[in-house]
Amino acid sequence: MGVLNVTPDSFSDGGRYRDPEAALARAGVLLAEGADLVDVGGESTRPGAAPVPAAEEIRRVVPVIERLRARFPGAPISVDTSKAEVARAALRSGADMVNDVQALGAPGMAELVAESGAAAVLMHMRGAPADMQSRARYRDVVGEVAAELGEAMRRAVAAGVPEDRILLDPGIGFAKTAGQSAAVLAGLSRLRELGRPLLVGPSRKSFIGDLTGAPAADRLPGTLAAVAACVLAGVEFLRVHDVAAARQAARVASAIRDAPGP
Ligand code: HH2
Repeated sequence: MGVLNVTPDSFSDGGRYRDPEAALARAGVLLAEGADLVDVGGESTRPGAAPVPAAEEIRRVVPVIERLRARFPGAPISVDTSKAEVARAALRSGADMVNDVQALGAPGMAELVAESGAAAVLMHMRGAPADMQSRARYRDVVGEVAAELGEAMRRAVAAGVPEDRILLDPGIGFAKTAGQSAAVLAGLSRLRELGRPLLVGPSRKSFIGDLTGAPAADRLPGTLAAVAACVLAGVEFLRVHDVAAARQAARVASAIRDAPGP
C-alpha cells in the first residue's frame, strides 16, 4: 500500500501533494514502483494533530480519487479516513476500500462500509491523535491490542460488515511508545490468531526516530528493517511511502521466510 497524503501537515510528506496534479504524479510513481494499492489521506493523524472538518477533508481527497480512478482505472484505491461523510464521498468517487485508524468507530462508519460492499482496514488506537499518547499504558501490549482489535472486528461484523472484507492493523505509533511499537512488531504472530490478514504501517514512524535519532526524512533503513520483520511474521500488507525499496526488502524477507529449512 503506497501512501499518498494530500494534507498540508503530514509528519513526513505534508504539503508536497496538495495540488491534485502533483498527487496524481506521485500516485503514478507509487504504482510504477509496484504498489498494489494507493492510500489517499486528507487528514494527518500524527500525535497531537488537530481534527480536520469533513468538508475540508472531502475537498482534499475527492478530486484526487476522481482523477486517480480516471487515469489508473485498474488501480485499487483506499481512503484513509475516520469519518463516514468522507468515506461515503470517497467511495462514490471510485475508492475501493476504507482505511480507518479509528477501526470504524465513528457514527455511521461501519454501516456505510457494510452497505457499500467496500473492504476495510480496522486499525488499533486509543483515543484520538490529539490525546492518544497519554493512553499508551499497557500491562501486555500485544495481548491488549489483540483483544481491542478483536472487539472492533466484532462490532463491525455486528453492524453488517462481512468478516472476509476486514483487514487488521496494530497501529504502529498510535497510542504506543517506541518500546510498545517494537513489542507489537515482535508479537505479530499473536495477532495472526484473530484470523484476518494483517496490514502494518511502520513507514518513517517516530519509533524509528526514537531508536536511532534519525529525522523522518532519513528513516528508510529503519523502515526496511521493520518491513522485513513484518514479512517474516507473515504480514500480508505493508503501508509505506517508499514502495520500491519496501518491495525489495519484502521480496528478500519472503524468500528467506519461505526457503526450505536445513
Ligand atoms: N499510519 C498513518 C496514517 N494512516 N493507516 C493505517 N492503516 N496504518 C498506519 O500505520 C497508518 C495509517 C500515519 O502515517 P502518515 O500517513 O505518513 O502520516 P500523517 O498521519 O501525519 O498523515
